[in-house]
Amino acid sequence: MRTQVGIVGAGPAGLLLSHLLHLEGIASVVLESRSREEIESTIRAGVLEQGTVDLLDRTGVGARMRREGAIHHGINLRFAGRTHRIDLRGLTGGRSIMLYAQHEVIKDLVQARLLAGGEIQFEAEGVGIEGIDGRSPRIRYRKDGQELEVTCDFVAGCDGFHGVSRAAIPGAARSEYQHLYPFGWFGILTRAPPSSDELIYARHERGFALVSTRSPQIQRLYFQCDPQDDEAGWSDARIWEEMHARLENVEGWRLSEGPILQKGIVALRSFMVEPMQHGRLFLAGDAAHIVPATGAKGLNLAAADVLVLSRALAEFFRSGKTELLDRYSATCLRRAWRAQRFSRWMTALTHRDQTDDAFTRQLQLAELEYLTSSRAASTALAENYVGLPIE
Ligand code: RFL
Ligand code: PHB
Repeated sequence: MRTQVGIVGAGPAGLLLSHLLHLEGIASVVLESRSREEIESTIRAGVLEQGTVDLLDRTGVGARMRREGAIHHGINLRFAGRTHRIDLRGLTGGRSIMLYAQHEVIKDLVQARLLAGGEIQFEAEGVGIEGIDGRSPRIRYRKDGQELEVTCDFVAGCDGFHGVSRAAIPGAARSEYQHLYPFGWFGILTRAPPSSDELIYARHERGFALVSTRSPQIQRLYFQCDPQDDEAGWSDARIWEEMHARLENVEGWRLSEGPILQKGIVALRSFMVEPMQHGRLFLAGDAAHIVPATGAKGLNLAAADVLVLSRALAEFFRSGKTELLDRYSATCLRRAWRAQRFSRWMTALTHRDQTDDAFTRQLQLAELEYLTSSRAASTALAENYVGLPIE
């Protein structure tokens, strides 16, 4: 099999890239190790930045998001027994965020690709990428027990943090930066009406908690936990008790409860690889960078990467020029490092680190007080949260 761009991974990065390339008249093949059902039901992100929303709209895959998603014009910070609203729209000249689940974005993109005759091979596991220093790199993959190969002009490594693409860049040619946090997030989906019109990021002595939403019937809730903790040790009653303790019944507010439909623990991590390109292999999304979920940036970074990549590939296939391709890594890294900074800061602002002394905890409160009382400080939060412009 031969194609122009071979894409490993059908997450938001791989699918959106394939869609954007199609709009530029460029052919691609997407290889995905999991089944369609699996990728369309895995619960992950929920917050889309204004720029991501605009991109989905502009490229014809935003209709269901517009119908079923919810635009939020603000977020809340809760600490010291009070709730403070950050007016995202007012502080950013009209920009907002959209609550729309990642797996719904995936469904919309899969459908758009298949309707346009695009090729997505499910249950096709990439096992190796070869020839990236030459003009015809190859992706070796396994499907139905057979070893197969796609030959292409370029390979896009969109296979997430645990994929195979990153390792195809020789060790001597890449630098990796990592920070592990001593906490994870316990996430649940519950069939209960939203407790709040807008997200609540809560800083509490017992640890961070987050109230988010998926639909008028479903809430998405998280609380900081030990990353090594075992879900099995958390009965529904214990989960609710912890959520209530951290959110408190501030100003008469109450967390609504319902049956817990899904639960799971994820570790928080910051990770970067530099550069994001080697020869004809380009990494995008979580394959290149991981941010702690507190800033809600991961999916949005993936979308920004593939927009930059699609433009660069379009220029190459149109004119043979490699200028934009050559700049791809530097352009994306600039944005990704800014998102790293913001995500780390949001995490430090709201989480309880057991190794922090009492002085550091008081500083955390002082920073939250400043943030919620200064327009300049609130604006810095708001402009990062809704997303910096894509270069
Ligand atoms: P993905 O989504 O991991 O997709 C990679 C795909 O590649 C496949 N794959 C392979 N396919 C073929 N061969 C191989 N060898 C393969 N190895 C892997 C995988 O099966 C998968 O389908 O990466 P991508 O596309 O870069 O997208 C990144 C986002 O998924 C991620 O950044 C976000 O989910 C992060 N994130 C959030 N991002 C936001 O922008 N806003 C949020 O509100 C937000 N909330 C979150 C999050 C992530 C979370 N978790 C679960 C870590 C909340 C949570 C709890
Ligand atoms: C989510 O709704 O899943 C969500 C919201 C905000 C975050 C992370 C995840 O910061």
